[in-house]
Amino acid sequence: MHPRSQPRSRTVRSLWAGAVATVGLVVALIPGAGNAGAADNPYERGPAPTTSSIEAARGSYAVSQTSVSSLSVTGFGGGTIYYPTSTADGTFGAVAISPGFTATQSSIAWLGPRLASQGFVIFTIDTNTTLDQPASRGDQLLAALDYLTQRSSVRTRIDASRLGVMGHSMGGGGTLEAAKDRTSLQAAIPLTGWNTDKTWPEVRTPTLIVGADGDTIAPVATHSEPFYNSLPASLDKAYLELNGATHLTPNSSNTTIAKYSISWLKRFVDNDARYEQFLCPLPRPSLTIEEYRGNCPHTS
Ligand code: 9J3
Ligand code: ZN
Ligand code: ZN
Repeated sequence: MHPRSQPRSRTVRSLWAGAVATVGLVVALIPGAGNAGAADNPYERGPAPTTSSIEAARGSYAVSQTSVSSLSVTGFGGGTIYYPTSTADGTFGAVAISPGFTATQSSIAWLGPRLASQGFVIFTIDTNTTLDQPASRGDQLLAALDYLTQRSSVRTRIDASRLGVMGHSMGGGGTLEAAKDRTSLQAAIPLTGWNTDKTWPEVRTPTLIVGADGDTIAPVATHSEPFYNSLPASLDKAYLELNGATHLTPNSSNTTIAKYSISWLKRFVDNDARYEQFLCPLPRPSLTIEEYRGNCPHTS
């Protein structure tokens, strides 16, 4: 169930309708009050999206970056923080991203500026060792978020109540582990995720599972598909299977991964209903989409 979609009593509903009409009239009389609907959603950032804006190599925000040494942190291996340069739009949601087995942050670096330029603080991390397993990667993603919101040089730019996790392969397996461990997370996106645990009924975080049709390292039949199927039916969840793709597709710039990751993060980290149009109705199979499953409609 979606708690915010519960029906109200007739009396409350008509009172509410009157209040909405009054507010609507007042808003119509205030110049600029209707701009971007920010009055309705304080977390909305950036202009109204279009298919081109979510497919673009960069969003509307100029991005700065700062390196975090492994020597200055505990619980993970350091990384790079990508963030909107301007502070004029207030705070942003934040997302930590883990690489996969034997890999470093360079393998997921393209996601840093790509996602940050849409209005997020993005932390691509290194793990303590490149051989760390998914459960450890999950704990490291959470340690990275704690560092980011509590101690990092950009902590004042972040809304600590709006956080997400992503990761590639064992980092994707770690993404599910992090969501299971911390149900307050607002969004999770495993990219060709790998984990020996195939069942995730404990997850309460809206989750977009991304698999690749040609993945022979984390085949969708034994990883992404059971992950998706085992998430609660009541959860906002989706399964995107990339067409003509492999286990390593998430390691370089990919417009399909970007556009649905941006839409998922905007919709669930920012509560931004303007991105609903890219998620529901469900995207159809195409040259880049082998299959897409989900439980639309979401409610705002
Ligand atoms: O992070 C990954 O690429 C996981 C796939 C893998 O290499 O598993 C072998 C143990
Ligand atoms: Zn399980
Ligand atoms: Zn399939």
